[in-house]
Amino acid sequence: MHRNERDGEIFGLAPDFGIAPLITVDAAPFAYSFPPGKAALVVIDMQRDFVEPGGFGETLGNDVTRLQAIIPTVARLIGLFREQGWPVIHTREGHRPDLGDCPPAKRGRGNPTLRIGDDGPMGRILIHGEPGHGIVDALAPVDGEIVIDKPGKGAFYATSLGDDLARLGVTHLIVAGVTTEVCVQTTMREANDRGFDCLLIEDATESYFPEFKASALRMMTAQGGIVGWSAPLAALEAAVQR
Ligand code: C5J
Repeated sequence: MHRNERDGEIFGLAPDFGIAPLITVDAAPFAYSFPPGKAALVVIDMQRDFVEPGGFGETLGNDVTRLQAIIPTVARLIGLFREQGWPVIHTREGHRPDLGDCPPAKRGRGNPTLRIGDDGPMGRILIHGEPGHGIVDALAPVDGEIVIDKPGKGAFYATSLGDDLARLGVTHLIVAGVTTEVCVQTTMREANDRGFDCLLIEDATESYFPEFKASALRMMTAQGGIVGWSAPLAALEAAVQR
């Protein structure tokens, strides 16, 4: 970082955009700053299988309507990144049709009405290319956006995400999606261990269990942001507009 001699503002190095002023968001547990040329949005698993009736989430016994409620906020967040020309990355949890990348322990877990790979109302549950595996229409990726297919809960495990972020020169991740305490938290912990500073957008993430969302947010931001930061979308929008 460099201190601007003229007005004392802190500047971050952003190779793609020259030297850009840091953007500082009012966040928990304290202000989150990022160099705009080095931040990417990661939208976790906004797929029909988690968000719509008849998919993986519902077959596990969950009420999916809670997750549907965040779609407009996630759309606004994606819109903000697109307007700014900053990278948007989408993830999808799923498996190959032969289930070769699905550990038997994952398929056998619990007592769902349909297991991964079974035929459901939106095609085979959590299988690449099936209607249920797709991202909901309102949040569909556009040309040029990276889509990461992940077999696990974390977006770094067995994917190209780390290499993609290194190629883009990204150091800061803004995170959204579902579910807060499973794939979102796992991805943020993986990112944290890899040296990324992560900001979770509180109203652009959701859980089937409100108490788990609240706990996950507290866990991640406790101890001085042991995993990362959190803030509402309005705080990010205000910071970008300043
Ligand atoms: C789950 C996810 N809940 N995307 N996946 O199994 O959080």
